[in-house]
Amino acid sequence: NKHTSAVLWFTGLSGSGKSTLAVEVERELSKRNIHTYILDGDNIRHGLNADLGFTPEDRLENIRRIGEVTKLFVDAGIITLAAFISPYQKERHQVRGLLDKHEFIEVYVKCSLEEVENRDPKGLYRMARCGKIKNFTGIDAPYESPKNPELIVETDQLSIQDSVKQVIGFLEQNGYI
Ligand code: GGZ
Repeated sequence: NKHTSAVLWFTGLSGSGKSTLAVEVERELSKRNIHTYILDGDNIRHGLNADLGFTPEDRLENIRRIGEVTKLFVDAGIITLAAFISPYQKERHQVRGLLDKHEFIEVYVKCSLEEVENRDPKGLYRMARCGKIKNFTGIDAPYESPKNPELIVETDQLSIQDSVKQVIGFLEQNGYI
């Protein structure tokens, strides 16, 4: 189907719902015969970036490489869904700079720390709180909220279905799909 390629760049805390939202948006786009690709920790941190951890330097390098991969996918005409914490303004700005103006759609997946700590599906926040994991985003590593994202999805206020509708609505209203 006809569409304009771009990346939906989902940024937010661990457990905020970035991957869930990416998967559900992908499902909705596929119903419309729009081909997408999801980049997330599962297919990037285990392979291409298996040499990187969670120090500030490693996170910057993680996102730098992902930015370059994203550019390739967008150049190939694919609507790309990238789901990474990407905690630094600077790195998100860098990725934006690799792409044309309309190709980078920053989606702030906003969820309070209180709520992600309550969810804590993998027990990571609990481990971070007792010092078993160091440099954990939101606990002892920073998360710099986007200043001017194209979209803010408040996953602690909305159902998943409504969050998906918000993203799809944005793509429709701005002529991507
Ligand atoms: C944050 C960590 C950490 C630390 C492991 N800090 O909820 P998850 O488990 O599945 O997603 C998190 C993922 C974050 O990787 P990203 O590539 O998105 O991070 S970044 O953009 O900052 O480079 C979490 C897990 O890895 N994880 N240790 N210390 N998240």
